[in-house]
Amino acid sequence: MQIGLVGFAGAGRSTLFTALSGLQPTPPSGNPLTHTSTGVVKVPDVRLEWLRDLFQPKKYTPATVEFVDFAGIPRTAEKGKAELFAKIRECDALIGVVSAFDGAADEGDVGGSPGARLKGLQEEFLFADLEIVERRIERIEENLKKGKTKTKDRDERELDLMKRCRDRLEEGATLEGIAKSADEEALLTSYRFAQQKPLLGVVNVGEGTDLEEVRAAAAGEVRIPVFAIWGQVEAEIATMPEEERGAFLEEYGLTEPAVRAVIRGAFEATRSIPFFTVGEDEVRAWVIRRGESALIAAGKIHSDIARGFIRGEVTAFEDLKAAGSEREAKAQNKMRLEGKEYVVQDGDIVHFRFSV
Ligand SMILES: Nc1nc2c(ncn2[C@@H]2O[C@H](COP(=O)(O)OP(=O)(O)O)[C@@H](O)[C@H]2O)c(=O)[nH]1
Ligand SMILES: [Mg+2]
Repeated sequence: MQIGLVGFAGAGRSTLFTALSGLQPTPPSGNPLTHTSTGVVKVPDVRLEWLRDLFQPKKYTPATVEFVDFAGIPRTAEKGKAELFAKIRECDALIGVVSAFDGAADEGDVGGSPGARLKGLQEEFLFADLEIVERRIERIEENLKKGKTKTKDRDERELDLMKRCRDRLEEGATLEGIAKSADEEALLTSYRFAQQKPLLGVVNVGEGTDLEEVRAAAAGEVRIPVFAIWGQVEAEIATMPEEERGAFLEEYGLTEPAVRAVIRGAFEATRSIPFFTVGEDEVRAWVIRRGESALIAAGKIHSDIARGFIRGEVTAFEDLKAAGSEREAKAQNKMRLEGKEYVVQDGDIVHFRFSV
């Protein structure tokens, strides 16, 4: 799962990257516009922490997401901008970062309130997608003119869809609901348009300023989930030794690093859910998409488990927690036997039975 940090220069993307990952972005080599830094981050989950405390396993493995720190999006047409967006389009979800601290460059360069700049980002996505659409239309029209008969039907259908997309984007509207069939939906998905990706907003607030006030103001201007954090403070927390964090958080009146909510939000935005496997050897979170079956879940662990699938023994986390132990949960009939088609739920604890 890749989550891209995008924004105008100086918004605080790199600061947020450090706050999320505890890592420093790597310095650019080559074209700075297409340079990226990546960091793998554990997804905090109090349920998994509870399971760790119960089982005291030798190994503890939370789910992870990968954050990608991108270069600032230039406001004007610039060499490399299309390549920057090509990389952004590879992400599963995006976090738009804007500043709310004094002297921030994105405020100076782009202007407007943090909420207005989040909208400005969405406009940039739209322009970049429009460019793709226009280029595609040109290509298909060329093909048709050349009389390439083999692909004629498909080309004509795609051209029709692309022209409708162009009309929408030129009006500044989103592509929501534009696909009229499963075919068109699949085609649209294959373009991985930036503006169709799940998007969260993060406002990087100057230390000491009320977070909720800033968050609510920005959230009122856009139709995406918005988080507010003290970026610099959070980056400091993330890079200090674990044992010093508690006292530091307390000093700032924080119960936990605010980036934890951002990580969870990004994870959820990709429609990812965890299910858990437990035991003395390992307590582990595995990641599937909402709606996926027990068979798919089994395959995440090992293809043999999917191939030889017999059944899943499933306990909902809340049931296990209420019972206090797996033995007690079983005695209360909270452990269910489920087949291949069972839709795995967020927080299910699963033992797979299989034979190969
Ligand atoms: N005062 C203040 N400065 C910040 C904060 N976050 C970032 N900065 C500074 O703003 C500048 C741009 O931040 P950076 O994270 O590099 O932005 P990027 O261009 O979006 O990656 C840097 O000089 C940071 O030190 C903040 O919360 N408060
Ligand atoms: Mg940066």
